[in-house]
Amino acid sequence: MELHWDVIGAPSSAGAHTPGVEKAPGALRKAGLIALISRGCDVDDLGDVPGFRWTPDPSYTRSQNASEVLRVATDLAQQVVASVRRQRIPLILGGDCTVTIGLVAGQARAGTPPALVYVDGGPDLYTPETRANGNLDAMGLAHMLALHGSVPAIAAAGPFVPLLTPDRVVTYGDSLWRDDHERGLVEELGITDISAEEVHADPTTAAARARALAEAAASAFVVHFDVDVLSFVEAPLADVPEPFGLTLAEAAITLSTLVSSPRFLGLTVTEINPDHLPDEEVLPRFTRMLAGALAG
Ligand SMILES: [Mn+2]
Repeated sequence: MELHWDVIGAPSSAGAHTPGVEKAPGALRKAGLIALISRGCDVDDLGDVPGFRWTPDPSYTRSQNASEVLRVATDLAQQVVASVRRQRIPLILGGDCTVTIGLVAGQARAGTPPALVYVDGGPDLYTPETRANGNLDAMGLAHMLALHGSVPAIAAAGPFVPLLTPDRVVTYGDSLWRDDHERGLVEELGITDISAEEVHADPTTAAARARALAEAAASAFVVHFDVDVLSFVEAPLADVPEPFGLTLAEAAITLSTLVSSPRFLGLTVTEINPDHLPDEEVLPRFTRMLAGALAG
């Protein structure tokens, strides 16, 4: 089955700690992403939704730039609905992790509330009550689940609240410590978790398990991919470095396994900070991996 991709850029760092990730859609295009995807699949580049460059938000220090986070997610959801009508698969280039709210909300608005495979160094389950920095990109999944303490307007970005239930979520690739706050929440909520350790042990089996779980959880699923799931030593792309993540080869197996499912309905790629790249090779190497994996 050939995938027909619609690339949608979301140059926003509204939910980040600092500026930087808003430059990622432009950097990925400059690294040749669209041409590389077109070798294996049909692809249209729809350009960017209006972006936002992070600035401190003194009026809401615990949920900074919440109105811009919501605006970007809402704009993306509209684009996703338009892509679904054209029978195309959205590939959203973030931007910070909150862009995934736009993908899930858009598919739900288009009539297919999806399951979600959350490939990320951490599951983004903080809320304004538990995250003193106030960066909403650490709280995206919490808002889709409408956890206590969420910003109500962001939790209501989709056609219903909560946008997701824990049985529709698979977290994947995290390397959280045993006493970590988010690890406790994953267990308490009953979210199925496939840790980085499990992926390292056997990436093919881990990816197949994530796919099977997502296929069983709903009639379709989408995938969130935060580059902080990658080991920063191997692939230094992320806004926030993570030491214990996946290799690029493990990420490639994961993504190609997920996107080749007949129930796959869209992907976000988030948290690339072009200002963190140590040399000219890192982003092209990642871009080749991504484009190769998108061919399924
Ligand atoms: Mn994240």
